[in-house]
Amino acid sequence: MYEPRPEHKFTFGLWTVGNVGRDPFGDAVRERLDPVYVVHKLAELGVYGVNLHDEDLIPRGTPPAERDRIVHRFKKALEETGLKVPMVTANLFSDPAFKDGALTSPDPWVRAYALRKSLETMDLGAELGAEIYVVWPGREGAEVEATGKVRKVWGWMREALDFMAAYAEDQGYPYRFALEPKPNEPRGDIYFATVGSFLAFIQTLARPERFGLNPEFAHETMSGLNFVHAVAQVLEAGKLFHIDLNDQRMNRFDQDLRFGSENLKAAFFLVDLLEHSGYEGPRHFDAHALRTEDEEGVWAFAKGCMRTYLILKERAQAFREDPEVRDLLAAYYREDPEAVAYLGPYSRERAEALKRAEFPLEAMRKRGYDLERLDQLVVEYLLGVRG
Ligand code: GCO
Ligand code: MN
Ligand code: MN
Repeated sequence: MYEPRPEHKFTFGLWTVGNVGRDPFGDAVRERLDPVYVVHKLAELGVYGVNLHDEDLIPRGTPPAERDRIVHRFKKALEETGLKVPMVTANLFSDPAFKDGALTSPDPWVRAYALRKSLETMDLGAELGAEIYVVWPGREGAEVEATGKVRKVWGWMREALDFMAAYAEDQGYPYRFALEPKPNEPRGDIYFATVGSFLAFIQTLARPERFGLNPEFAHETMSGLNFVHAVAQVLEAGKLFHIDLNDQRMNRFDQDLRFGSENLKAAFFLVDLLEHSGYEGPRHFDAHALRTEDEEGVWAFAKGCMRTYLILKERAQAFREDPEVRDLLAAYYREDPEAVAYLGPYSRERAEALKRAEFPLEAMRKRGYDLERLDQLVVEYLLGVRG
C-alpha cells in the first residue's frame, strides 16, 4: 500500500541522492555516484523520474565528443528502465564566475555566459525529453547594498527570462518555466525571496503563460512562512508547475531534510492539499541524506521520503472521510441563506440592503468554532490511533 510506483510521479534529482555530504565546514563523506547507476537504483525503488542540473550529468569543461557519449549512455539507461527526465535546470551557482550573480551579475560577460549556459541546458533537456525548466536564482542576491544593484536586477532578470522563453518558442521546445524562490543562502539575501515575489514578477514578463513556480518546503519555512498557504495560492493562480518537497526547521540554513521528518503536520496538510488539487506534475524530493549516512543510508532516505508521502496521503484521505470530521466541517461552513443573500457581486440594491441589514451580533460574538476538537482529530490521525 505504501509501495512507490511510477504513477505516483515521485522524482529525485541526481544532485539529491547523489549528494556527497559536503558542508561549509566539512569535506565530502560519500563518493560521487555514476548517473547511470543512480537511474537504475531509482527505477528499482519505483521512482517515476530523475531531474538534473547540466553539470550533474556533464561536468564543466567536458569536450563535445565526450558530452555526446555521456548523453548517449544516460539515454540508454533511461530507455532500459523507463525512467523519465521531467525537469532540467542550469547550475548557475557553482562556477566562481557567478560569485556576484549569474543572470543578474553586474558584469555583462557573466550575464551573457549564464544565459548561454541556460540555452545549452534547454538543448540538453530537450534531448532527454524534459518539459519543465527550473530557474533557481541562488546567486542572484547580495551582501552589500551600496551598489544600488537592487534597482537593476529586476530588469536584467526579466530580459533573461524573456530571452529564454523566446528561445524555447523558436526551437519548438515545450518548456514551462518554474521559478524557485529562496530567501537567502548562498547569498546573504536573494532578490526573489518568496513565492509571492515570483508570482508578481511573472505578470511583468512577455510570455507570462510560460512561467510558473517551483516552491520549496524548506525555502518558505526558512522565512518563517506557511508553505501550505503559499502552495495554495500558487495552485489558485494556476502556477504550480513543479514542487520541491523536503523538510526544514525554521530560521536555519537550508537543511533539505527527508520529507516529513520535521514538520509532520505541515507535511500532512501539504499532501492533503496536493492530492485534492488536481496537480498532476512530479512530486520532486529536493532533499538529501544526512551527512552521517553511507550509501545505504541514502537509499533509506529516498525510500523514507516516498513512504511518508504515501502514508500521509492515506492518513489525509481517512481523515477527510471520518464522519466526525465531516460533521464538524459541515457545522463550520454552515450557511444561513439570509446572510448569503447580502454577499456576492456588487449591485446598488445589494449595497443598500446591506446597509439596512440587522445583524445577529450577539450570536456572532458568542459563536464557538469547535476547532480544538477538529485539530485534536488531526493529531490522532497523525499518531495512528484513529482511522
Ligand atoms: C537549494 C535549491 C536547489 C535547487 C536546484 C534546482 O536551496 O539548494 O533548492 O536545490 O532546487 O538547484 O534548481
Ligand atoms: Mn533548497
Ligand atoms: Mn530546491
